[in-house]
Amino acid sequence: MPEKESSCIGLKEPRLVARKFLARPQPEGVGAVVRRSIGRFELRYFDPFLVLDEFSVTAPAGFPDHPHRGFETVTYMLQGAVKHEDFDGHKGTIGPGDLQWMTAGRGIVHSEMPAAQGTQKGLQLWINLSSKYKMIEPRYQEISSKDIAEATKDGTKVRVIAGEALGAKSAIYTRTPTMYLDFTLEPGAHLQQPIPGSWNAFVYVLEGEGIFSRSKSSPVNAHHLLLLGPGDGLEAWNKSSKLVRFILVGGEPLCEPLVQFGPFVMNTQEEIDRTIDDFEKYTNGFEKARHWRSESGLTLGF
Ligand code: FJE
Ligand code: FE
Repeated sequence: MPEKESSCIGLKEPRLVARKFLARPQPEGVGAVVRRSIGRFELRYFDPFLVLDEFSVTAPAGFPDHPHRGFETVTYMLQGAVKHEDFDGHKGTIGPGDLQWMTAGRGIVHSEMPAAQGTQKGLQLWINLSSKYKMIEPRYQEISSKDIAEATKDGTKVRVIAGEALGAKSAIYTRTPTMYLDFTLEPGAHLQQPIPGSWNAFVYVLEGEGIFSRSKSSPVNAHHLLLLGPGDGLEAWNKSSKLVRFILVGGEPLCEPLVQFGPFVMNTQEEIDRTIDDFEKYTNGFEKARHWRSESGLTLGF
């Protein structure tokens, strides 16, 4: 049968699942728990992604005063709220469905603590910055839940954190070209989402059971990370009787040398040594850390 012209949205080469990881809970911060998928020992780096944590914090636990340099942190709340404050006086609360896209650049010192009763849950993704942007001025992009672009089509709902999907587009500017999509598929839904061919991409399942890449593959459930192989997009199905929710994240690899020391991510050991020096001496972007303490008054060792 001849193929229809209108099949232009179909994928020619759906990406296959190259590796699969289950993210188990581990202690992090002060009394907090994270399910770390990217950034753990077996998966140190998935260029340009440094860390993916599904975090869970209940007061008095949290992530008190700590620095960052050389990358971005993207915090997307799933439940509850986190209050943040930094050494420059920038503060606020990230509530359910809200997004904070923080470009640490040359340096941020801040705290991230629970802002509500019960357990706060969310995702924090660390995206590396290219050598030419590692020392830029810090910048925040914050979008509240109601302003996150959404689209629904054929049983698939998407919330567009970065990039575009199903005709909806995010206002977030990505220094490192990145797509970040939060999909919910109803029972019976089938999704085909294009991804730029040269990008690294992964799926992280939040709830329910999804089928990815091949319609006959076995279902994947919550807390699993799937690294996708080469191809032009993701194909996914919901063959269960409940909703399946997952994020699809892709980014252009930087292909640069990487030296990481905790929350400092640079290209060479010399730059890391200089960063530790800057942090200890309150120079080159860390000036305001000298007299600043958050409300918590605590410090997170690293
Ligand atoms: C950090 C240890 C940490 N994952 N998810 C060392 F825990 C952290 C850190 C976080 C973090 C914060 C939130 Cl709100 C969510 C997270 C790690 O703050 F930055 C270092 N250096
Ligand atoms: Fe932080």
